[in-house]
Amino acid sequence: MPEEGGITEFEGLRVVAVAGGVGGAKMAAGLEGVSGGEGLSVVVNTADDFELWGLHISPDVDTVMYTLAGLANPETGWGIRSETFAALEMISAYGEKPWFRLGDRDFATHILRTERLRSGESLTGVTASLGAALGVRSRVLPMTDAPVATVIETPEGKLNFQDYFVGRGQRDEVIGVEFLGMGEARPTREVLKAVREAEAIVLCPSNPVVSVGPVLELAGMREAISGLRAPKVAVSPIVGGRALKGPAGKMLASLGHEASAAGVARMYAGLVDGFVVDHADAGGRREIESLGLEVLVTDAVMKDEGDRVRLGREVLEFAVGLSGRAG
Ligand code: FO1
Repeated sequence: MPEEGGITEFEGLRVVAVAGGVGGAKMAAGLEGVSGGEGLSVVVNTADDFELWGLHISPDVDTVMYTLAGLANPETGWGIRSETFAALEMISAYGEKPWFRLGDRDFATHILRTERLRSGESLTGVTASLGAALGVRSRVLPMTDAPVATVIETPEGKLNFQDYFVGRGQRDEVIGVEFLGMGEARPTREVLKAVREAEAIVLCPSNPVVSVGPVLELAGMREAISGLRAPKVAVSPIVGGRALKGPAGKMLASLGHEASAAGVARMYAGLVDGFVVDHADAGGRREIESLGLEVLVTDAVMKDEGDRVRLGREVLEFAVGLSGRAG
C-alpha cells in the first residue's frame, strides 16, 4: 500500500528486506508504504515451513504476503483477519488435535500451494502467483526453493520448530538450533538478483537466530550482502531487553548471546553499516558504535500502520544517508 499522500523520494528505490514472520512483515509493509513496493523485494525465511495434514505450510511467507495484501489478522499478526475455523472444527471432530490454528481462508492458500508444488512449480513461482492474485505489489521471495527445517534442541530432546514454537508454547530452554538441509540449499536466482541490484538492504526486526539467521546461513548469502556497496542496516527486534514478539530474548540468552539491542548488533557487526534501536536502548549507543556501526535511535515499536510507515521512512533515510560511507 502506498503511503497516504502518495509519492515519496523513495519511490522505486530497490530495497531488499530480509524478514521472518510478524515483525518482518510489519517492517516490509512500512518499507512498501514509503517506496510504493515496485522496487521492494522481501526475502523471507522458509526454515519454519512444515507439513501438516498433507499440506505445505509456509508461515513466514504467508505472514508477509497477507500483511502486504492488507489481509493480516491485526490481533495476531499472522493468519487472516475475520477468519472462520469451520475446517479446523471438523478436523477436531475427527479426533485430531487442532494445535496449529489454520483458518478456512488460510487453508485455501495451503491447498493451492501444495497442489502447485506437487505439480512441479517452485515455492518461488507459487508465491509469486498467489501474491499477485492478492494484489501484493512487492516481490515476496522465499529464501530458497529447497527444503530447510529448523530444529530446536532442548533438554527434552530435539523439536521441530513449530512443535517448539506453537505446540509447546516456546516454554523449553533452547540449547541449540540446527537448520536441516542447509548444506544442500541455495538462495534462489531471484533472491541473488535482488541482492545484487539492491540500493539498500534492511534486516527487519525479526529473530536473528531462527528468522534472519537461516537466510544469512544460505551458501553465499552473507558474502553477497557484505560485498555490496549499497548501505545495509538492521532494525533491532529487542527493545528494552525484551523481544518485541516471540522467544528471541530467551533464546539469545540461552545460546550465549546478550539479550539486548547491543547483543543483536554484535551478531550483525561486519555485515551491516547501520543499526536502528528504540529510545529504550539509547544507553547502548556507544557500545554499538564501538562495533563500527552507525546508530539511529527512534521509536522502533510498530503499534499501528502509521508507525510502520514512519519507521519505514526513517530506516530508508538512515540507510540512504549512509551511502557515502558504505563500500
Ligand atoms: N502461531 C501461533 O502461535 N499459533 C498458531 O496456532 C499459529 C498458526 C499459524 C497458522 C498459519 C500461519 O501462517 C502462521 C501461524 N502461526 C501461529 C504463526 C507462526 O507459527 C509463527 O509466527 C512463525 O512460524 C514464527 O515466525
